[in-house]
Amino acid sequence: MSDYPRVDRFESATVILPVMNETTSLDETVQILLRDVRDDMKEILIVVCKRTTPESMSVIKQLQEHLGDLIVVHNQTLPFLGGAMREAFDLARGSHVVMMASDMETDPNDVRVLIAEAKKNPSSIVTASRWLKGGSFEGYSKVKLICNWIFQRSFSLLYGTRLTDMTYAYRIFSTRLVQAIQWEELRHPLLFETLIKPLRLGVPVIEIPSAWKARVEGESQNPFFRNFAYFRTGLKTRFSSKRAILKPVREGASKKDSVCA
Ligand SMILES: Nc1nc2c(ncn2[C@@H]2O[C@H](COP(=O)(O)OP(=O)(O)OP(=O)(O)O)[C@@H](O)[C@H]2O)c(=O)[nH]1
Ligand SMILES: [Mg+2]
Repeated sequence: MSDYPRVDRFESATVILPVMNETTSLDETVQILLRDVRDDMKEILIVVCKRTTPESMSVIKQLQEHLGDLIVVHNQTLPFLGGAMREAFDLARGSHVVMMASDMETDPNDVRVLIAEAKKNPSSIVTASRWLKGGSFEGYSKVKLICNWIFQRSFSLLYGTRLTDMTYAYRIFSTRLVQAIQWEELRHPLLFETLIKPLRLGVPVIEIPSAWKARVEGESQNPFFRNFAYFRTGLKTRFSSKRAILKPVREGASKKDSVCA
């Protein structure tokens, strides 16, 4: 039986934007969000770290000046991209969180589709797929593409799912769900962990097609060899107990408070 935190409805989204070296792509991302989903957003939660460039910081400052409380900036204390996301999950005030990037590799035009699906399926994860019909890769190296396909097929078999893209970190989930799970990864594998841990709990996952396009400014923080760490995360989670996936229930909180079966 599936045993995971559920919510009755979508109320508002916290859109998480981790930022390292983006300027124009960050600004473009925010403008598209304002155009498409302004009324559905509780906040845009920008996560920065010590290595975030001064140029990015100055774009963030301008966004704060123009948009006031809609922009929340958080200085991460945990390291790396996984650390940034984990802290953002805990700070989110919307009923749902949108996990995406600020480098335009997660096409912001699709956020409205993610939110529309989340309104229909508030307790499910809605995730973007580059492999689904209608999705695509542009500027992705051939070697990476082949490795990605093999990885997707192997892990969809291992997890017994028909999902086509488990590693694309572009998805929406309920805040309640992401705050209930015990996250472990600090680097990029956290992005994969955010799909497979909910899958193990029996959370339904819906895919929508999306087009991935290589960034045109700044560079990735994820060197190719680091992708091998995804295997460890995938195998470890597949064989861990469901109980270990959820945070321990706080003393004094009833089981129903933390998990509605
Ligand atoms: N705050 C913060 N943001 C980060 C960190 N690492 C990466 N980011 C941002 O997170 C987003 C995704 O990171 P990328 O390094 O582009 O990685 P990716 O596109 O998922 O990975 P590849 O496709 O393998 O290159 C980008 O907008 C980065 O600027 C970090 O340690 N802290
Ligand atoms: Mg990127």
